[in-house]
Formats: sequence, structure tokens, C-alpha cells
Amino acid sequence: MPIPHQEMRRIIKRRITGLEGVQRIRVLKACLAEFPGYYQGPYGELRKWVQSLIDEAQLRHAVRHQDAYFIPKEGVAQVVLVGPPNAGKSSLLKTLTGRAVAVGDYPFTTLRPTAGMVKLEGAPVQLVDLPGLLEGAVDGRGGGKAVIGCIRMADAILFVAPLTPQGLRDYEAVVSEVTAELGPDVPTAVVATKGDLEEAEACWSSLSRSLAGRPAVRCSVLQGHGLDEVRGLIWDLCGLKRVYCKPRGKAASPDPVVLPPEGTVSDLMASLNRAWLERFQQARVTGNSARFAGQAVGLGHLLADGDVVELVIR
Ligand SMILES: Nc1nc2c(ncn2[C@@H]2O[C@H](COP(=O)(O)OP(=O)(O)O)[C@@H](O)[C@H]2O)c(=O)[nH]1
Ligand SMILES: [Mg+2]
Repeated sequence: MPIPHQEMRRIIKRRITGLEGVQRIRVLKACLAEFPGYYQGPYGELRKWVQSLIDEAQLRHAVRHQDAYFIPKEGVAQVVLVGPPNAGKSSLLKTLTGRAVAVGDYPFTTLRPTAGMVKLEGAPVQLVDLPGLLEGAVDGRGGGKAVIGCIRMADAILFVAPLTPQGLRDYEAVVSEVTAELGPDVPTAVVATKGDLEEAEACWSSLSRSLAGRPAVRCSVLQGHGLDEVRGLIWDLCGLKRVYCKPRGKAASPDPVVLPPEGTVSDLMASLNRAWLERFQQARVTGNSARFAGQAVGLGHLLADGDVVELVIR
């Protein structure tokens, strides 16, 4: 004799109390599987009820995921850290940005993206620590999709490769999965982590052979080595430009304004003072984007790294 349906309903309620998301769904599905094969009568009703609880939980889960995985862009560029679990992504984010994130030597420490700002040449660049791609498995396929969505939104990808034999194998798997999804247009680079480990030297050699032209540096967060190189790598990866403003008849400011790769005179003005845009007359540019020193250009002029710009406003 099966358990009476009223009793079963109570049992199920007790089993899912306090459970949310994937766990709640898993338990409910297990209950369904245990049901006797009646599709009509009281057990048929019970089935429908459990199914509706599953649907509800899945919807809530999906909605929460979308919100949690969406990281609004801040600063001059958004860079995502992409690598297998345990690669040292969270440690790197914490060290570079000061953002407190959970670090652990177990794989599922980071289940939600976390963002922090790293200052490069005085400009804030946003670093996003994503859940390891393989960790997506615990969230079901939806989790993996959401991670890919996040990566697609970013300006650049920093692959994280731990310098251990297993770490490198996992990293290779992640790289091929991600590049298959994204195509070749997104800029990528590689930071090799855990450079302090004994096997790091040999792993670095083998990683260096498989980079396929991607720029790479190695570091150790533990020992604090190579972090300036990582900052330099991120700078290059983002293709950011330093532009120096020069008041008329005076020397250029030593502190650059940092612009994204597609930065124009208009972006420069906007980042200094939006109100000036209306008063713009012309800009005189000296440097890589100018054909000659002091070339007069308009708002749409594409600036280059190292340019000195004199803004003429009314
Ligand atoms: N030896 C060594 N271990 C590190 C280094 N960076 C991180 N770890 C350790 O690697 C484990 C995973 O780090 P975590 O930042 O959580 O990796 P994530 O899963 O990629 O976010 C932790 O135990 C860290 O302490 C490093 O530079 N050297
Ligand atoms: Mg992590």
C-alpha cells in the first residue's frame, strides 16, 4: 500500500522546508520519482501539485540568476576572469582590487560573479570574478549559459591558468569551450597563477607552447610576484589610451585621462566635464593620432595613446 496522499503531502512539505533553487528542485523531482504510478485520483492531484512547485522553483531560480549574473559595467573597461575552479581567480581579484571575496581550496567557492575595480594609470578598470566554468555544472546548464552571457558582455577576457598539471588541463578545456562560444573577436590574454609552486616552471614552459599567440604573464598572489606584470597585461588587453590635456600656453598635465580604444575627443571632453561639450570649438592634437603637431580636429577625432590635447572652448 502506498503512503496515503495527505500524509505524503506533509512529508514533501517537510522535506522542502528551507530549501531553495537547485536543491529544492532536486528533492521535488526525487519525490515525483518515488510516487506510485497513479496519474489519476488523489495521487494524480499530488503529482500536479509537486510539478507546480518544481515550475515555481525553476522560475524563481532563473529570475534570480539573471539578476545575479548581470554585472553593470563601471570604469573605463570591463574584464572578466575566466578559468577553472581553484585557479586563483578570486585571490587575484582580491589582491588587485582589494575587493573582499571568498577564497578557498575547494571548487565551489565562487558561485556568483563579483566585481572590483583595479586602478591602472589612475583609471578604474572593472575586474569580474566569474564562477569557474566547470562550477556551472552545479547550477545546471542554465548556470553555464549565464556565465557565457556574462563573458560575452565584457570588453576583454583574462584567462586564468594555474601552473599545475591538472590546472593546465582544466584551463585548456575552459579555453576551448569559451572560444568556441565567442569567436575570435574578443581580446584575450592569459595570466598564469600559483607561480610559486614547485611544478610551476615546467608548467609555464608547457603553457607557453600552447598560447596560440595570446599574451601571457605569470604571477604568484601568495608571494606577491608578477602583479605589476598582470596590471600591464590588463592594460594592454583593454587597449586603453592615455591622453594628456594641455591648457593653452602651458605644459601638459602629467596625469593622463584614460580612454577606451574607441575614445574620441568627444569622450575626452565628456570625461572631463560634460557641460563643456556644448562650448567646444576645436581641439589641437599633438601625438600619434595627429598628422602634424597641433593639428586642429573635431569632436569625432579618434585619439591615440600618448596624445597631448589642447581643448579650445568658448
Ligand atoms: N600556492 C599558491 N596558491 C594560491 C595562489 N593563489 C591562490 N591560491 C590558492 O588556490 C586556492 C583557490 O584560490 P581561489 O582564489 O579561491 O580560486 P578560484 O576558485 O579560481 O576563485 C586557494 O586555496 C588559494 O589560497 C598562489 O599564488 N599560490
Ligand atoms: Mg573563486
